[in-house]
Amino acid sequence: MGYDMSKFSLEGKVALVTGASYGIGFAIATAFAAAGAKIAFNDISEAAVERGLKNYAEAGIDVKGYVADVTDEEAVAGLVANIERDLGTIDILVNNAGIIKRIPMLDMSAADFRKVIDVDLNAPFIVSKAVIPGMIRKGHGKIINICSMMSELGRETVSAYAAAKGGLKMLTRNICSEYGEANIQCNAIGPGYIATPQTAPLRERQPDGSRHPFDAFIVAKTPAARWGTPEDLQGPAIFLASDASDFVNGHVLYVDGGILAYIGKQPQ
Ligand code: NAP
Ligand code: GCO
Repeated sequence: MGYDMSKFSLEGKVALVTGASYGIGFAIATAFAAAGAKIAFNDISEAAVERGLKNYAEAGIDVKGYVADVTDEEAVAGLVANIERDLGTIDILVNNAGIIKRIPMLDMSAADFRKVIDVDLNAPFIVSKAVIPGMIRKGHGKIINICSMMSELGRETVSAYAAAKGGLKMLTRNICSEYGEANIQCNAIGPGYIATPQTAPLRERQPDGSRHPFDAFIVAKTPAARWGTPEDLQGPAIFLASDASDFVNGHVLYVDGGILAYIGKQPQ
């Protein structure tokens, strides 16, 4: 009866992680490499890709890096074609690239709102649409969308981001619905509050040297009583990218230290 642990292996698989020069995408890509996958990543600028290639080289990981803006359909078509030329058809896609603009809604321009929606929601549609035909030809595929606490919760100043990440949860379920029969599993990871450049403004020391109020707030809201690290997401990402999760589809796996289950610590 036992269990074939090789189902957790990504040996021989081709993985694209978008926006993975650093941060969460970089951590997921390095985990996939450790599990045996061939890694492709993109970023929006040559400088970011060069930075990423340096980071991977320092980690001893062989990757292919490409310049592509995930909101640009033509650039994404070229990205996928270049990966197929260099590594082969994509087996695993992680829609990781993302931005946030923390602006009170009444102060936010429609242009800023649209920009966040474009990167965080339209781009996962564009990249998935470019990758799914190859997965159908291969007879299998794994898509992992990077959702958020804001796929479930709102908070002041993140209206565009929450709308995008809520929509990304439903795009995840819809890709599952449309392509499950083609043996494509589309799931999401919903990270909690993770210490990356994206959240650095929420953790920085105050001018008087004191702790950022939001830092204390999040630690009080997290049963694990700490910020997450990109490494906390690596195991869950390998699981959702592997054969071990072939009957998991349309699911958002929250990796949040328990935030969504917890009312929060009583203020002292
Ligand atoms: P990050 O540090 O800001 O990194 C985002 C990456 O995406 C950067 O490499 C960025 O490149 C790239 N990117 C942005 N726009 C792009 C575009 N149009 N085309 C290609 N690449 C683009 O963010 P992170 O914290 O690692 O987050 C990664 C993902 O996890 C995002 O989707 C974020 O919403 C999500 N998330 C983060 C947290 C958290 O607490 N950190 C929690 C939940 C979900 P540049 O550096 O060149 O801009
Ligand atoms: C914020 C943070 C969050 C995190 C993450 C939480 O301003 O509230 O940036 O949105 O990035 O999405 O899961």
